Order: sequence, then structure tokens, then C-alpha cells
Amino acid sequence: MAVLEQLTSQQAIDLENKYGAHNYHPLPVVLNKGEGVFVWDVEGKKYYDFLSAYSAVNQGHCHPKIVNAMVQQAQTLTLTSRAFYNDMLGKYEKFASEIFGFDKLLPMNTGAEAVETALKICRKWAYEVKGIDENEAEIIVCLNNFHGRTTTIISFSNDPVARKNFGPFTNGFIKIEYDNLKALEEVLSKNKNIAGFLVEPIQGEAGVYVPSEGYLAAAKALCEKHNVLFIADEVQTGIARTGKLLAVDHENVTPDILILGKALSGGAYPVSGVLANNDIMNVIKPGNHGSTFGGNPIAAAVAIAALEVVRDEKLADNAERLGKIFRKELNTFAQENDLVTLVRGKGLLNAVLINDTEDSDTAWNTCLKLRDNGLLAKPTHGNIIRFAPPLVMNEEQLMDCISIIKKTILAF
Ligand code: IF1
Repeated sequence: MAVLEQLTSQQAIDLENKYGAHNYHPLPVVLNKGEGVFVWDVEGKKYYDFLSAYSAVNQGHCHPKIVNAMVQQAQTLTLTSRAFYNDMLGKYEKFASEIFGFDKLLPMNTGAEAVETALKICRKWAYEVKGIDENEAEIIVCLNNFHGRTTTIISFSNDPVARKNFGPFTNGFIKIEYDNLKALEEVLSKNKNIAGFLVEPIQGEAGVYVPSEGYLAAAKALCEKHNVLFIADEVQTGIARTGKLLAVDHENVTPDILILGKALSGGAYPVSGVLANNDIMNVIKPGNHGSTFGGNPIAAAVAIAALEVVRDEKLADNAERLGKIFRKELNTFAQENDLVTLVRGKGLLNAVLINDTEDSDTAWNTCLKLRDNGLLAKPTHGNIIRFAPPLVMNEEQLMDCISIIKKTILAF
């Protein structure tokens, strides 16, 4: 078989099965084209994308402005390493710092790398600024968190599938219940060695779990009181997904350390980063941290374009407006239907709870039927389906999608 030959879906699936590590269990659909809110499979069938590559493609598939920025930069200069300066990185660092309201950016590539970066900055700050004894710093995290796949990050996960047989693990993390201010206050007041509190403004992988109103602002205030860094992982919730540029903006919270990834590139290229003010970021000195690809000229050009699209096309406002319609429509539907119990979320990050046991395959089967009806979504933990379309969707398309979702569920 020639490498360039057009494959059928089954051939593509068989190839991945035989030659690829089995670290995923994808929905059986093979895509080869994307544009805006749509993707196409190799047989030419068109789908609404309701995953957006786990919220990386907020700006829509193959956004021309982002693709053009990438192609132009790729034809000019791709990579210099950080051993030399390049003429794009500084522009990007200034642009991102100003948009998000911080002094400095530290550029990386993947979300997990950015989380690792934030943890390292936080620990160094704890020893060199706060004055905690070396190797004694602890970072508070939440139960059911998802922050990525590195050994240190899974050290503080409580997902057995993500952790089992990957030990030994990294020490220095304390787990508390999410959305529980009492639990946070208790650890903060008892333990003098706390350096930071790492939190997702909405827990994505846990099933789009939105905390109580005021939780983030109160948690930030508690951290301030105890001189502890509030670290927001906005890899999934950031860049307009929840109806504001950042999910913490809903509560007017400014994190001490902000972690971004995914849609920072519009899904065109791996781009992540950590933002903080000088009093924190300046603990990092030459040689302490870095990455061959982090801050490369393509990443910088792509990220600038991706952020401009979010701003110019007012994607946060659109997500806010369409999200309200989506939850209103489907919650009304849920009241009249036994299979769906609840729709929750913020902006266009939403989850539908399927009324069945956690280990049933109802959510998976629903996603197969949604696929047949032209809409792609993926179950998350338990019987929960995540609905997160690109933010460039319009109201007419959303109403079309809502009717596909209702029709599919009614047929069960
Ligand atoms: C997978 C979920 C989404 C993240 C937060 C850091 C990272 C992620 C809050 C790491 C990554 C992903 C990765 C993806 C599944 C996915 C996910 F289901 F796990 F929760 F988006 F919904 N912080 N999230 O959500 O970023 O290193 O992957 O760039 O396949 O594991 P990464």
C-alpha cells in the first residue's frame, strides 16, 4: 500500500491499531478535513465537531488567519532555539502579557509542560521569596483534578487508570476536595509550608464540574491571606471557552500564576505558556528551565494570530450567548426526558449527564448515534458527554445541533 493512497476509515483504523501504541480508545471515525465548526471523514461525511480537540480549536478548524500566519512564518524561520534571540518571541510575549495583564510570559509547548513550569516556579518562589526551608514546600491540589500526564502531574492525580504502575511518584502535594473552602482554609492555617494552590476554574475531565459561585474569589483571598500562590490551570477553560477570556474573569480573580495551552494556538500548533508578574517570574534564571521548541517563531506567530482572532471575532461573547441557549434548550428537554438528567457548564464548555450507572456504555453508545447523525462528541468520566463546539459557531448552527442531540436521545 502506497503511503499517499487514500485510505478507507477501516484501513486507517487498522493501521493505528497495528502500528500505534494503544494509549487511546477513539470513537470510530476517521477525519481528514476541517473548516470552522465542521470536520469531514475520509468517506466525505460532514460532522459538527463538538469536542474542538478538547477545546484547542476554539477559533474553528483551519482558521485562515491562523493558518496564514503559520505558513508565512514557516517559510521564513521555524526554529532558532533559545540559544539565540528571534524577532517574533518578544512581540508575542508583549502581546500575551498585555492581553492577560501580567508582566511576563514563559513559553512552552504542551499543557503538561506549562503545568510543570508553574509548579517549578511556585516551589522556587517558596524557597527564595517566601522563605520555606529547602525541600519542604507543599502545593495544594484538588481531588479529581486533571493537569496532564507527566510523572509529577500524575503523582497528585487520584485517577487509578492514569497512575497505576507509573510510580514511584513525586512528593510535596496535598489533595483537598474541590469546591470546598473549609478544606482549603484548614490546610492553609495548619501548615506553614504551603507554597501554592493549583486549581482548574472548572474541572474538565472530572465531568465539567462548575464550582459554587464565589469559590474561586474566596479561594484566592484565602491564598493571599496566607501568602500562598493561587495557580489557575486554564489550559482547557481559557481563551474564551467559558464565555470570558479566562474562566477566572467570571469572578474577577487575578491568579498569581496563569497556565495556558490548547487554544492559545487555535489548535494549529502546540503552544502553551505560563504568565506571572515580576516578583514571581524573576525567580527563574538562565539554566533553571527551558525547552528546545518553547517560544519558537512559528509558535509565536501562531499564538499572536490565535489571540487576535479571539479578540476580533468576539468569541468570548459568542460563547457566553450560545452557551446560555444550549443549556436552556437542553435543560428543558431533560425535564421531559428520562435519559438525560442535567446539563451543566459555562459558556460553550458543557456536559450532559446521562441517566445510567457510571459503568454503563450508554454515553458511548449515544456518541456513536450522534456520530451517525452528524455530530461528534466524546464521553468523559462516568456517564457524562462533553459538548464543546468551536466558538465560531452561529446561532442557526447551534439550533441545528440541538435538534440533532434531541433527536438522537429520543431514539434511544
Ligand atoms: C488527553 C481531559 C480535556 C487539561 C488541563 C493541563 C492539560 C489538560 C486542565 C494538559 C489536558 C486533555 C488532554 C487530553 C484529554 C484532555 C481533557 F479530558 F482530560 F479533561 F481537555 F477535556 N490542564 N487536557 O485539561 O495539556 O499536555 O495535553 O497539552 O488526551 O489526555 P496537554
